[in-house]
Amino acid sequence: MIASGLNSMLPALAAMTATIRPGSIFGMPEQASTIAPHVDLLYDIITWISVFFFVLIVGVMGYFVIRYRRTSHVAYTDGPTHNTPLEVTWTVIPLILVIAIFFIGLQGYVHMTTPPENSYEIQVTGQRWFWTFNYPNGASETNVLHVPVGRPVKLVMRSDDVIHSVFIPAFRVKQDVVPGRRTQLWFEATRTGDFDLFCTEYCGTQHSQMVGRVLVYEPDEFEVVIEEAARWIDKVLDAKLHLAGTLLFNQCASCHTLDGSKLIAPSFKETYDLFVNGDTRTLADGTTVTVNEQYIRNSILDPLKEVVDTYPSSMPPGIGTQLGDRKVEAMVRFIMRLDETAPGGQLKEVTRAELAELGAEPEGE
Ligand code: HEC
Ligand SMILES: [Cu+2]
Repeated sequence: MIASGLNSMLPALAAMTATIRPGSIFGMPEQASTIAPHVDLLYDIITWISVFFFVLIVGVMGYFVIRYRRTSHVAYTDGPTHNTPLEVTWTVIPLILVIAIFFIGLQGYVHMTTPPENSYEIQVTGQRWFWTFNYPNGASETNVLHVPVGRPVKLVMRSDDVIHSVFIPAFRVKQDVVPGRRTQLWFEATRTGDFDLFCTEYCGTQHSQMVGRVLVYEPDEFEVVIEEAARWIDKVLDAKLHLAGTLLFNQCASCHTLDGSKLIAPSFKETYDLFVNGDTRTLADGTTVTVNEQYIRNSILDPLKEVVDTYPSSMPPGIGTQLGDRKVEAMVRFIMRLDETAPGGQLKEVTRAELAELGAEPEGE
């Protein structure tokens, strides 16, 4: 097929243009996946064609403007009407160009939409306004996508609310995440590092906060990372569970703040103050409820049940299930001890390792 013929041609072409890439001049990000050079090649081809014709057409036009400018001794004649060879030329050459562009594009498209059989599969959920990545071993990470280098990775994606879209510029991949449908996307990272991931479909007020990172590791390091990601919360000592909340807060940060300022939900500062003073909340149905541990837990486990008055009931209903019991417990304690977990509205900095230190198995085991 034409596509397979192009297949053998493309790497050579890519190497050729690599040194004179308009992509790199016009600010394309670094290339970090196997498909990136293909995408950039097509981009470069189209850009160079545009540059060529721009210079040619504007050049000729400029020349004609000067050469045939109106002067007093020019006699008026009828303009030219028709030139068959010229018209055939300017029809056939662009036609060949766009057909070539179509086939290079088709080839890339087919490649990008067919994940290899042995791909490593990660489940992705987009919701307002964060990403959840679930791994085969049970690990669940928010806004951080861990992947191995040199191995095809397939993202199977769904949305819990509106349309979102995953975009990883350095990998040159982008795919909509649509409610009621599974979409997929695959890539193979070519080097280790830390890359941007954006939601690139406007999905509401905090859309611009719906950003993540892609961390690419060597394969053996990757295994360690996701193994750790699956088990870190179990290793946290009970006495430090409230601090584990500082590592989970990013799942709430698009709606809740820590310093009293309002996004679309009450600030945890406000919840904390009510809790400490034993005050009550007025709910949307007119009843009041005391802000105690039980209320905070219920608010996370069943957000639609006790909705705070004047706020929309837009907290994701499935968030408790997604977190799991221990992480919910961590968040409850995190809010109840906000003076320690976020003193002055600033999230206390802790690492998973620190939290596990005391909780680790007794020494000499
Ligand atoms: C998409 C936005 C959104 C996200 C994400 C979100 N919440 Fe909420 N949350 C709300 C809104 C809106 C309310 C107020 C209405 C209500 O009570 O449901 C609320 C209320 C609450 C309350 C009651 C607060 C009070 O002062 O009465 C708690 C507790 C809470 N959320 C915890 C969390 C935790 C913990 C997370 C993260 C794991 C989280 N929320 C993530 C939107 C969100
Ligand atoms: Cu989004």
